[in-house]
Amino acid sequence: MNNETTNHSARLTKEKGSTLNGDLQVAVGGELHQIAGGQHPALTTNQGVALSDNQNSLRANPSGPTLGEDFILREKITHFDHERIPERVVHARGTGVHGFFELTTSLKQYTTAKILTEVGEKTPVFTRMSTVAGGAGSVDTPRDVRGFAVKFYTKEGNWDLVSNNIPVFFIQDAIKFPDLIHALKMEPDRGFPQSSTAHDTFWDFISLTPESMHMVMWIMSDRTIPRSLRMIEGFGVHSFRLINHLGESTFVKFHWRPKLGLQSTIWDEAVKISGADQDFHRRDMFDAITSGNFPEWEFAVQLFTQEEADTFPFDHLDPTKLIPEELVPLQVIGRMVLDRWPNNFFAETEQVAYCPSHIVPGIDFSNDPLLQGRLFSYHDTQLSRLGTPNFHQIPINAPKCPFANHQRDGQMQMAQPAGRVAYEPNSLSAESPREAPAYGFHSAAVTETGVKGRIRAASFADHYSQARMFYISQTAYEQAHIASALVFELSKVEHVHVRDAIVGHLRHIEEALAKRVALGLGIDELPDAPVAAMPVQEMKPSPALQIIGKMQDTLKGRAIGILIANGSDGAVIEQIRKAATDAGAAVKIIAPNVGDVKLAAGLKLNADGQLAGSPSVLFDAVAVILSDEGVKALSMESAAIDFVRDAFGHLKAIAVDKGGQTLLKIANVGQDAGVLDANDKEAFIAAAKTRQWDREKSVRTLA
Ligand code: HDD
Repeated sequence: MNNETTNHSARLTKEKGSTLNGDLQVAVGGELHQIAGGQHPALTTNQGVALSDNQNSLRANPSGPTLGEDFILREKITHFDHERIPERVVHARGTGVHGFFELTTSLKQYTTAKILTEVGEKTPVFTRMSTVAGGAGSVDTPRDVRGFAVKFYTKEGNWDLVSNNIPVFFIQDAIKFPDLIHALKMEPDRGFPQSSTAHDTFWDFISLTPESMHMVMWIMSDRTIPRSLRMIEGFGVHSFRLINHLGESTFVKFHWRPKLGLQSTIWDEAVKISGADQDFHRRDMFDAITSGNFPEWEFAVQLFTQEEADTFPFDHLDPTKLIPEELVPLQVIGRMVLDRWPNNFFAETEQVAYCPSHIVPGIDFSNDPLLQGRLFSYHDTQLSRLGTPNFHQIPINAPKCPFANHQRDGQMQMAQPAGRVAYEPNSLSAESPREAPAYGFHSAAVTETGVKGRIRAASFADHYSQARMFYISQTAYEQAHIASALVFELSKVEHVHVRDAIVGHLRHIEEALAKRVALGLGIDELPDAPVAAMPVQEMKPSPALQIIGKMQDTLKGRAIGILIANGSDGAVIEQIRKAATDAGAAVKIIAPNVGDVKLAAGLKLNADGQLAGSPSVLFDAVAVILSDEGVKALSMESAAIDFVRDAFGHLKAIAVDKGGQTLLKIANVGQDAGVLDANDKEAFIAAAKTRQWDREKSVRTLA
């Protein structure tokens, strides 16, 4: 035993006031290491006491116990032990970004809210997009609804529009929410599945809740496996009210529409992305923001009066119903640009607290019973998550306009209101805050009559008409994906009676769909359809509900991967790279190893990604440029074979030179209009902007 005291402590060579200037020498394993110099603030305790040594705790002697006296060790470890707060009970996994909202058309006729009347005004926003079911550390790409919550820091207070990427919801009344979420999340006895609805309890609940069938159609569509958070729509779901200067109110539904258009992945692709990059969506957003490719959404409204609502063939207060664009057109009134990544994930993205009850004068709630329950739930959950009614003082939650009232004290109170008056009315203070009847918040003047009770309105009884409308509005490819998703999900359900019950519901939506799903599940005889509370109404298809129809013919926001190896032709690579970059795509060079690849003619090219870590699922289209030597090397690499097989299977355009073509043959990949000569760059770029939908029937059996 060496009882000598060895100097393991950090030593600072120069000191200038409280800022330390110079090289830091750190002892690791007895050796001194130099760490680059610079202007460093002194490392201190939370009380501001500078530390002389952050590497070693205070010990009685070199082989003795650690001393309880070590307040530095205790403070550091204690703080660390308390770093976590409860994750959100739903929407735990999310990505937040700062940006701004700009109004382009005034709604002055309908509302007094400045955010909706001051054209050209840029209002700061913080937007968080999320999955619903998984925990905070779950993957980004399960089949799941995406949350789309926007906090507008308006001049008149914070307005939170807490939306999803689906315009309807599973249930009609908030009292069902805990049941829905308990059924949807991991099963309580076994603790799985994480972030997936493909299990018994979810489908059991759904089978007994026919009002959810419309939303089920949406979640079984590719909307729930988006390509990017930059390519999803957002919907406020509920009807809200706008109130004008005369006190008149108009109903409104809010919509976000991505400038990049809609794009989804294919199920097999989403599954593989989950393995290749758990943070696929967060990284995609980070890369876009930090490279200056700021995503943008149009903000649109549907406006309608009570008289118009009375003519709709559904109740707009029922959150399982949407208002077809063909019935009430969307008016684009503004835009949102996300342009700044948060400084700190926890401080901002984790601590941001959205509440649908955060609303500003000129906007009001409707009587949608789901919305009414949400008005209570969010504030309540923030108390448990953030631990104090003062969560509005956390910088990400604080209004950017002045705010003052007589609420006082509480845990983590940061404000220091001066004076002896903390009540209203008072005659003692000339400065204390008072009511502002002229411009303060007024609720819509609505007359309510009737008999109190636990009631579901008769106008909420139509559970299948819009589910059918959604299904018949889809292209044949999208319908096939819905059928396949239902087969996949229900194949994971062990209880046969639950599968049968769902197929029974599908019969109300579309008999052919029920038959496809039954066939996929090996159900020989179609189960009876349950008795519907109301006959299904035939509604006109609404093409606006498709994804394919809203996909944009562009490479902007998309990514191209070029697979190369030693001996590849640099001129062909450059040609494809330039054409793709000019078209707006991000291009990555993939090779068996990162670092320099030795191209033909003595050229060298630095690879961005290593083949095994950069599968084709991470790209929207690929090129394979290989010499004979390269093909030989890659023909034995399963990652290379998977690269081209998956690109083909996921309906992507593939550009190949002679060597690339040989790799396709070795991988047993077929030929079609989406497999193109790498020298025909125009054709490749055109094909890369879309998916090769016609190929699908040759690569997979769809239900
Ligand atoms: Fe909710 C979070 C969206 C119904 C209760 N919800 C949450 C988030 C979004 C939505 C986007 C994440 C916010 C964030 O990023 O922090 N929720 C919706 C939509 C709904 C909906 C669009 C239906 C139209 N939610 C809903 C109901 C209830 C809740 C009916 C309860 C009665 N939701 C919550 C919550 C959460 C939440 C438990 C969890 C974390 C949080 O609020 O801040 O209160």
